[in-house]
Amino acid sequence: MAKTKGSLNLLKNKAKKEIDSAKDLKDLDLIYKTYLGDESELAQILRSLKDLSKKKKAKIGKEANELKNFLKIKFTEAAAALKEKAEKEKEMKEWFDITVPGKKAVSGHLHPITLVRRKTEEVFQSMGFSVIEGPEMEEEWYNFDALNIPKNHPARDLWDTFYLKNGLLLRTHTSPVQIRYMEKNQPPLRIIVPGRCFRHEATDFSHEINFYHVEGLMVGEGISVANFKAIIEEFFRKFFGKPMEIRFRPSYFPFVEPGFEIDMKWNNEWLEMMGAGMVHPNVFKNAGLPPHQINGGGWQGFAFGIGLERLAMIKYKVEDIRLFYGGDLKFLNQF
Ligand code: YSA
Repeated sequence: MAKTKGSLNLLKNKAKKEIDSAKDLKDLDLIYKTYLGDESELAQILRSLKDLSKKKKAKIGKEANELKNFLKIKFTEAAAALKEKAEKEKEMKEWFDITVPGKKAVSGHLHPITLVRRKTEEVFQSMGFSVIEGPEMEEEWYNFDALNIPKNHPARDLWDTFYLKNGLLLRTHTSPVQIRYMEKNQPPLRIIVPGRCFRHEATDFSHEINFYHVEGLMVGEGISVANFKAIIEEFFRKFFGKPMEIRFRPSYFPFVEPGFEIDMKWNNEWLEMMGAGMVHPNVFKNAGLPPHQINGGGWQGFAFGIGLERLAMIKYKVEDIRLFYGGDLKFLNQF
């Protein structure tokens, strides 16, 4: 298949045009196969040289090899240009503006009971109370006996208790920490004990089986109910940001004498907020402290246990305690 210089020129121009218009390396590879591949027109020309006369072979062979070399250089240059172009495009895609303000991460927020607990701690700390913790799994001695509630005493029925297989129980109130603290610390003392309590109770709008107490204990010389009234009124005033309507109602707890409960006006009804009273002499004795004597000496003080959820219900106008533990984000996101 002999070719004239004219037809090799045509091939050259066609190849040049296609190489220049290649969009990417893949495209260029296809063009390469068309013009320099084993089955290309040029390869066939070079293969057919052997059938030509010596003179033609020398002439066409020279021209065909010149074209082959030319095309090889052209392909190498085009490949380099296309590679550079692809890299630039990739860089452009990957480029980002470090001065653009970032997207703000959605942050969570504290649970309403945590908010109320923190506020309670803050107010009592401002009145000189320390914040103390105690175990949620408690010994029967601390939860009952040491608080003047011996075995088989009907007062144990006030607290429906979860007894554990390991001989302990889930504390029904934070009052056991009164004993634990007084065993190790001498009066005068002022503490609060926020913490989880557990009772095997039917739930309703104001009762959960798992809830929070804040125990309070103030012991010193001559501490009286008047001190308790002043402290608790001040607490409510600071906690709610205004004086609250409360009432003292006589009540019975074996670990106080006298004992009372404090209710708060809410939706035109009284809601029980806490139990309280003057620490019973037997409680002091069980903690290793001498109780107050009529003819002088010994300690006296008051103690109380507030329901944290009840505080939260009034503060945030929540009518059902169960909402706090329902895990409903529509409710929780309001705080
Ligand atoms: C009394 C005298 C003291 O010297 C010291 C503390 C106390 C309180 C006592 N330990 C006690 O547990 N009393 S209580 O059973 O009446 O509970 C105290 C408060 O916890 C209640 O007034 C109420 O606000 C809340 N409470 C009780 N049971 C609850 C509850 N809150 C939610 N769910 C429950 N099931």
